[in-house]
Amino acid sequence: MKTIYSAIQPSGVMTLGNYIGAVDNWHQMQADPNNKCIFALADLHTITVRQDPAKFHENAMSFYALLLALGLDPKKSIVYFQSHVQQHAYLAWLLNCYTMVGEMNRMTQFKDKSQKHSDNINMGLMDYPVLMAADILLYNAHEVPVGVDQLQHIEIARDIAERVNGIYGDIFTVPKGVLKKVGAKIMSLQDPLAKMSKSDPNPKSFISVLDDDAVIMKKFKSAVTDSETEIRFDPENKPGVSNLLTILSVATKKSVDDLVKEFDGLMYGHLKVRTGEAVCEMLKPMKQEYNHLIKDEAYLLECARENAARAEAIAQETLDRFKKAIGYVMI
Ligand code: AQP
Repeated sequence: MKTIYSAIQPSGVMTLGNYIGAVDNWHQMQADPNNKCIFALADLHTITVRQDPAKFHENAMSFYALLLALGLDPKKSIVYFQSHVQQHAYLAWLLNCYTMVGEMNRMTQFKDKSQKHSDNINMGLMDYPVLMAADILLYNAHEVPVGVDQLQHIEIARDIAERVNGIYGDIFTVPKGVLKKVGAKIMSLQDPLAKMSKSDPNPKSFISVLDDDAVIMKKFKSAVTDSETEIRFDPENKPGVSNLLTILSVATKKSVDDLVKEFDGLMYGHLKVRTGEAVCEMLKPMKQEYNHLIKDEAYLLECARENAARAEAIAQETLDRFKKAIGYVMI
């Protein structure tokens, strides 16, 4: 059995980038009977950026319902809130003592977010990768499916695990980051050189998986492309067009090569409309399921409770193993 672990922050809305780059991959991995899958809502990570309490609460419930609506099965996998399993924060503290300040200073996301939130460069923002290492290492994960932007954090989790193992022996499983073949980095619709991001202040730059069809179509129609007319896959010179082809490929399950042939002689406008329609179609069943689930708070909370208990049992075992190795008095 292989253990698969990943998480998503319930900050803002879930974007098409989050879905294509991460959650869709989780769903596929869950289908493999050889995988034991554990997925978290990284709600401790979310407060590294200041959140409005009411909105944060609403987003967290909404993301949990979305994960279930997108096909994550709380009976087959473990789907839980990070904040319900105390061992995450505990292990993060221990791991802090095995992580160098210089390593954290070099993290690209820390540098980017420090610039974006220059009025709130808190310790949590800097410590984000250590908490993420704790998330992954608690569950002895072999593989961590993420988008390209998170690979650096997986590398540091590996470094920390290897450092601890080097001192105390075989404590942690050293995890491996895995990327989707197509869609590991979905770009902004307004700036195709930047990642599609849920915290982008321009809502036209991202698709929320809960946007209604008219909004999705409008956003795709206004997607930035380039001044040429040829539809070909060339991320370096034609990032906007290539991004649309990538999204369309995932939404239709056709290869990019086949799509390029299909669009031979057609205009960018056709590609934008087809991509919008395909995305609306892809998201339709999930939206129906979401609308049903979000009204059933009792069910969602029951799932969250039951899944947190299953997660906690695994997490406590790992934490105890590490504490014993450090030399703590165990009672
Ligand atoms: N544009 C993207 N393309 C592919 N994968 C993506 N991911 C995020 N954006 C893209 C992947 O989604 C997972 C969950 O991400 P997260 O919520 O933990 O945080 P993030 O990477 O910081 O996502 P955002 O949307 O960019 O949020 P903000 O704006 O708050 O920083 C991860 O596996 C991530 O790689």
